[in-house]
Parts: sequence; C-alpha cells; structure tokens
Amino acid sequence: MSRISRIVRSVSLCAALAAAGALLPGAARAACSNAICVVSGTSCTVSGTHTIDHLCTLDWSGYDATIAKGAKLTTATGNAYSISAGSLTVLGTLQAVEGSIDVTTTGDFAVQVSSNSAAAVDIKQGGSFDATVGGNATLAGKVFDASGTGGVDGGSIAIDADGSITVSQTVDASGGGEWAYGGSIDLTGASITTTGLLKAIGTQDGDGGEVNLTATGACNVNGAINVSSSGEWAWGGAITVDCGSLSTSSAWDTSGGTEGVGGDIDVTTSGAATSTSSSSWTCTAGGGGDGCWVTVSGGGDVTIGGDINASATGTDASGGAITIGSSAGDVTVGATSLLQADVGSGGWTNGTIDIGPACNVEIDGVLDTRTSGVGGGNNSVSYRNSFDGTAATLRADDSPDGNTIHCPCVDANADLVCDTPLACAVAPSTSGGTYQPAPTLAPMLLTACP
Ligand SMILES: [Ca+2]
Repeated sequence: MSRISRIVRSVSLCAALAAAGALLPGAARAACSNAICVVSGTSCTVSGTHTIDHLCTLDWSGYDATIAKGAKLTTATGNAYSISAGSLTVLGTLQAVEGSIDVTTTGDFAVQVSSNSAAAVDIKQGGSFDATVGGNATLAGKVFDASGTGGVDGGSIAIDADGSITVSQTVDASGGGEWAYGGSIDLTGASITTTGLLKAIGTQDGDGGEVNLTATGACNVNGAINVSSSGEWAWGGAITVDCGSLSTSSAWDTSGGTEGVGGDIDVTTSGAATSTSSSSWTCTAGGGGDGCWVTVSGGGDVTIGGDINASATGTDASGGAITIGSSAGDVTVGATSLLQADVGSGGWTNGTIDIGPACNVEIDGVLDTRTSGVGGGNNSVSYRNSFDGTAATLRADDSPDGNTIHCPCVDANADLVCDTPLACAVAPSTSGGTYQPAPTLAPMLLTACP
C-alpha cells in the first residue's frame, strides 16, 4: 500500500467509526459509564470487572461508592482514569498498569480487606496514583503498588487528605531491574500514622526515590521507610518529614550504593520530635561512597533514643553530617543512642555531628566522628540554658576543635555582643563523661529560651 492510500484508508476508517459512534452513543460510552456503580439510597456499589476508557471520569459525586469484593476497574496499559465520589471504599481492585488513577472524594477514602478480598491499588510498572481526600484516608489493603520490573522506575503515589492518614499495609514505589530508580510517595494530612512499610527503592545502579510526610498534627511513624539504592554510583533517596510532632520507632533507610552517596533525612517539627530506642536511621553508602546529611529541626523538645548512622567506608569515602537542634525546646540524646558520622580506616575524611542549639542539652549516648589516622571529624554542642554531658561519650579527631562545646556567653549589658573576656554564663557539666579529645569551650551569643 502506498503512503497516500494508507492515509486515505485511515481517514475513511475514522469517518466510519465516527458514524458508528453517532449511531450507537450508548455502546461507545459503555466503558465510561457512571451506571457501573449501582445506586442504593446514598450509596453505590461496583461489581464485576470493567475496562475503563482512557481519560474517563467516573462521577459518583454525592454517593458513598464501594468497589466490591471481586470487583475490578482496569484499563488498557498506559491509560488513565479518574473517580469522583462522596467516599470511596476499595475492597476489590483499582488497576491502571503503567497508567494513572486520580481519585477525588469529599469524604473518606479507604482500601481495606473484606472477607479476604483483593483490596488492591495496582499501578505497577511506574504508574501514578493521586488522591485528594476530603475526609480520612485509610490504606489497610493487600496491594498498593507502583513498582517497576525489568528496568522500569518506580511510579508516584500521592495522597492529600483533609483528615488523618493511616497506613497499615505496604506501599511500594520501587524501581525494579537494571538502572531502575525509586519513585515517590507523598502523604499530606492533618495527621499521619504508619505501621506499614513505605518503600521507593532504586535497584541495580538506580537511585533511591523519595518519601515525604507532611502533617499539621502528629506523625506517628512506626512502619519502616526504605528509599535506599544498590549498585555502583547509586545515590540513596530522601526522607522528608514536616509535621506538628513526630514519634517514631521504625527503621528508616536512605543508604546509597558503592561509590554512591547516602540520601538525606530531613525532619522538621513545630512541636516535639521523639525517636525511641528501637528507631534506627541509616544513610550510609557502599564502599567509597559518602555518608548523608541528617537534620532534625524541632520547635519543641527533641528526644533521640535510636541510632543514626551517617558513616561511610572505603577509599575516598567521607562521613556524613548529623545536625539536631530545637528552636524553643530541649535536645536529649538518650543512653540507647549511637550517632555515627565517621568513616572507615583508609577513608578520606570523617564527618560532623552538631547537637543544638537548644535550651537544655543532655547527651547520655555516643557521638562518633573519630577514626584513627583519618582527619576531619568533629562534634559540637550548643546550649542556651544547660548542658548535661556527665554520661556522654564524644569521640572526634585529635584536633583542638575535635569536640567543641558552645556555652552561652556573658552579655551583662545585653547588647547582643559577648562581653570580653569571653566567658560562659552557665558552665557545662561534663565531669564523668568520656571526651576524646578533651572538649574545647567556645562561648557564643545564644539567646535565652522563650
Ligand atoms: Ca555585651
């Protein structure tokens, strides 16, 4: 067939299809019909399997819609569809492989198991799921999966709820196979509670993805978070938490691969932030890579009970940086905590750990930025009111500023300039602690606590 005749034939086919559509509007719309949700009162229920048209919007506004056990809404590979409803409960399956699903509800959105139902949101092979929820969001199903396989990057999962978000199942936006990058998981709500795993892993030289948790109220993160990567030159992903308060007891991992870099962990709270002794944050890199940056910036009291590992190993490796402070509260590093930003022997340089500024600082655990024969490591403490380091262990490199304690300076005339000679307004308590090397006192202007 010549090129011209192919075009003519194609145009004729379109005209024929358009004519057919005009004659059979019902049939043409069958795969995008609101009527698949059978109404009963203010509720409606979808049963059976339905293949939805690309770009279809199923409008069940004002109804409490349920995708029943055994029901499935699917679409051709790479296609997208949307659902609007009063509330939406998924007992069956929402599926758009390589495609996207958008959900908008004025009420709650839930994925949950009923009588061993599928309870699945399947957007595998890097698909996207985006929900704007007027009520609470509950992810308590069996499958919530945007992961890739065969070298495909992870997709994106975003839930923005006016109410609370509760996650008790695994949510997966990981890449799979060679050079596959992790995708993203974004949860935004009034509060967030997780006991399920959130993961966006990079595989076989692919970088890790990202997990972002944002809430005006409390975030209780007791499910693990994994945005690590593996393979050569792979960078760890990022975990960002911005909440009214944080309580966590789980393992967070942003580690990079060989010659890679650990990804950042960034926590901001307007109130308190607490990690329990079973919490662990790991953002190391494989051999020759660099440790990451971990930052905790609290408005209220910050209590670290778990371990934080931003160390690195191998030739040319560098330790990371850990910074933990509070604008208006105290910082406590508990006896169960080991904070590491050192590098293995043969590495390039150790990292840094900064505790404070905060009102009262207490360190009962271990800060380690020391590796014999490698330079660069230092720890610093800054306090506004008091420092209790009587049970602390601080290990840094053997330089005069290896361990530095910034006390609040004397400013008798309150001109916001330290008086000379420099002196501490409140001396630190370090007697009984282990300091290698001995700490250097460095008075500085540290404003009083509110
Ligand atoms: Ca002064």
